[in-house]
Amino acid sequence: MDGSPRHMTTLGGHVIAQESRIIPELYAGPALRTLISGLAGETVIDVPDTVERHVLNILHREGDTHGAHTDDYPYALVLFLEAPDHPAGGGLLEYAPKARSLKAIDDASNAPARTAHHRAGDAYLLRSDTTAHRVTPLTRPGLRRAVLNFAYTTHSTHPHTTPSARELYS
Ligand SMILES: O=C(O)CCC(=O)C(=O)O
Ligand SMILES: [Fe+2]
Repeated sequence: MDGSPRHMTTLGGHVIAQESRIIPELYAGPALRTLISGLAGETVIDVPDTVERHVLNILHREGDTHGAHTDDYPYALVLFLEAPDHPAGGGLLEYAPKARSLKAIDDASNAPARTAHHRAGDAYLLRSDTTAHRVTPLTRPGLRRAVLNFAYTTHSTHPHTTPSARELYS
């Protein structure tokens, strides 16, 4: 992903499946999938890959950041367990929809990239395979940002996984 930084602690879905009951149940149950299909306007299905289907990303040191990338699967539901209360703490989502490259986030001649601040308890749904996105660095020691990312695919999506996902989560 253009060498963008990954300064964070991660837990892959296969480990979460061993350690947690509630997270795999929430992912496998019909309620969330139905909700997301409604929001997406198309039927979403579980990701077969046990490593990538639900992951935990924890930014917990000053400067920790999840650099620019697109995801392997078309939809990501991101659930905030912890986040800086104030945007000045960093951990902001920056995103550029329908990006031809990751540079779209910084390309001022494009439609400008958008920024979003979230708090613990928030969630957002992202078209994550075609939207370039990143999380800005935490600005101070002591701040934390922890999210669960639930990935969903569709019947018409060709399955593919990138080496970077393996490097991050397994
Ligand atoms: O932490 C976020 O808001 C985004 C997470 C993300 O992009 C990912 O897990 O692929
Ligand atoms: Fe992502």
